[in-house]
Amino acid sequence: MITAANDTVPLRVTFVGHVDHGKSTLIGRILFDAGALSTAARADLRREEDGTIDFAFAVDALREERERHITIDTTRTPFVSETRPYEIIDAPGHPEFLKNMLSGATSADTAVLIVDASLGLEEQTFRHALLLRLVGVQRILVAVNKMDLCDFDEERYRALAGETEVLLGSIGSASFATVPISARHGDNVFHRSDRTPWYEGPTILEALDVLPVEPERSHPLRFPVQDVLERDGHTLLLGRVEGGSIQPGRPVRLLPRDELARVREVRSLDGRLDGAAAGDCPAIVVDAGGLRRGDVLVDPNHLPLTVESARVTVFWMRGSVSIPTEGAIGEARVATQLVPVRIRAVNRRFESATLDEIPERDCLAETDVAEVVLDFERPIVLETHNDFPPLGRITIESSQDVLAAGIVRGGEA
Ligand SMILES: Nc1nc2c(ncn2[C@@H]2O[C@H](COP(=O)(O)OP(=O)(O)OP(=O)(O)O)[C@@H](O)[C@H]2O)c(=O)[nH]1
Ligand SMILES: [Mg+2]
Repeated sequence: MITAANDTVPLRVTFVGHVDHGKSTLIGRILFDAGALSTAARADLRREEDGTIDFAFAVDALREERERHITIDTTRTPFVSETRPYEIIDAPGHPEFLKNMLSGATSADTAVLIVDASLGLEEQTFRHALLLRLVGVQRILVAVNKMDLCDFDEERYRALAGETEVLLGSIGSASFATVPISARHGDNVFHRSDRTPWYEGPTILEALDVLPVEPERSHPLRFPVQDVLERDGHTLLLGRVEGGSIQPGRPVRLLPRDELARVREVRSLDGRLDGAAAGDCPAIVVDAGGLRRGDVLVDPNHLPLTVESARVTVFWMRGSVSIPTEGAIGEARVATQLVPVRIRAVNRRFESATLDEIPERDCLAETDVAEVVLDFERPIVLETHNDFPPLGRITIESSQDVLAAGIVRGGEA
């Protein structure tokens, strides 16, 4: 979709955590309390044995999900609070569906990490926290859920909040807020609870509503081409401005082909624009031909990396694979680029549940975390994740299946 220059960018929030800790219930509760569930979805709500509403039922729409009482695929629900639009991404907690969790996380700006107050931290709590770090989701809100099961006990909450912070700290992350909630009963989700008089912080929605959306406007121009469209004798380049801004008349460098061009027009659906900035999805006309999906228009004075090899930290999600791989194992995706890739070497390898280092580096096994060297079949445009996350996130895919996801550490000779 082509959007005009000042459209409000939604905050994309993914809900993660161990299986059954209450992710879908919390999302259902938010939508319900905000009056954002459709009439059909409200009519469809089911009740628990104790008479309370089963909110997860509204979010888990697949038949198998409802029968097994688990989330399998990610769902993306648009929702508008009083303050801003959101895209709410539900993720499965079952380890079998880690890939789906990851596909949700790779597109999120913010995560809500849910911890069951009665059960505490579990394996997927740690894995998900680690995965968030690997795909570069830096804003984490911790929700200590099911507080009703421990009588809204302040001490239990403080202990768990502390443990979660230690866990996040151990992988170099931190939370920006921790909230004691009951998703099922609605405490501190949308409405402030009188059952936690000892808690003075924000509700979940208050904490999310004040987060700034940072569409990277101060970064140099980065416009990855998503689609090329011929219209009225012009070639329109469609995509999302990931960094900086773009105006008619300015010079741009086309990567990876490394050619200088000039912007002729910046358009929306309704006509010409004076310009577009990070977060906008305009159509661009340049005075050069032969552009394709995956090309990137950048500021000629501030170039990203164009490389054939890179150092990347990945989470490996396939069965065991020998390193170096025999030729390409799939395609690397960075923004809209898709380039065949092989794994040349593993520099370090870790067990993801414990982060213990594994000395053998001639293979990767399912759920390993590793620092690897990738060789791309042709030059690819990227940046280190530290410099610019939109071009610093990478997934490796094979026929729609995600083999690995990670972040770029740097180019490699
Ligand atoms: N008592 C209590 N039960 C809750 C609360 N929140 C969720 N539950 C229950 O916990 C169970 C699991 O909730 P879900 O929302 O399906 O959990 P989930 O994290 O989405 O699970 P997966 O998607 O399968 O990983 C359901 O029976 C919920 O009703 C809560 O605040 N209090
Ligand atoms: Mg769920």
